[in-house]
Amino acid sequence: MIRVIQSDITLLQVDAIVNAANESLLGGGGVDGAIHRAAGPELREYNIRLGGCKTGEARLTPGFKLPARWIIHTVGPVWHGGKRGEAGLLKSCYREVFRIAIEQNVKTLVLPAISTGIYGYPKEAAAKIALSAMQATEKYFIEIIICTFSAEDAAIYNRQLAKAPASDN
Ligand code: AR6
Repeated sequence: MIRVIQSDITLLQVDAIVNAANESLLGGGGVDGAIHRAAGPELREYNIRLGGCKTGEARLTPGFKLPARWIIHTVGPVWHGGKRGEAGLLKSCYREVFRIAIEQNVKTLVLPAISTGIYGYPKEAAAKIALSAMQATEKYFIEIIICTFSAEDAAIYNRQLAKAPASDN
């Protein structure tokens, strides 16, 4: 099942939450900053040893002080107008996040709208990519939750979900 909620992602008690990180994996603004603050300084210390993450890739860490057991960090593309492979890189983020989640036997997974804040990816186009990746892997999970900060972002996802209902497999 795929559903949309409006919440602070750091509050959710699930198997894994996804972080929209940067290539350093050492924290930043937006959802990344909130996750690092809530998880505590052990997250940054752990990530120093990971040595970063390229755009379009993902890395698994414990949730430390978060109610979530795991964090899957992924680095979305910065939007440069759409001609620098942004769509392919965003697809790759979702593919890698789901690959790690399935490998880790994650059953409840929460994702923010990767790249659509500070990185400037157009929200409708990003939601289409996110939903099609989710619908392709839905059967491996009990629940995939899209967590948005604003009501406007939740409405974008809800509209697209209503337009393209998931198949029943
Ligand atoms: N819970 C849920 N969603 C949130 C939260 C939260 N606590 N905080 C923000 N959002 P962004 P990006 C939403 O900017 O565009 C960081 O500095 C937000 O409203 O967090 O991938 C990193 O270190 C938006 O819809 O991520 C990178 O440098 C969505 O999360 C850069 O920002 C993503 O916005 C990554 O930029």
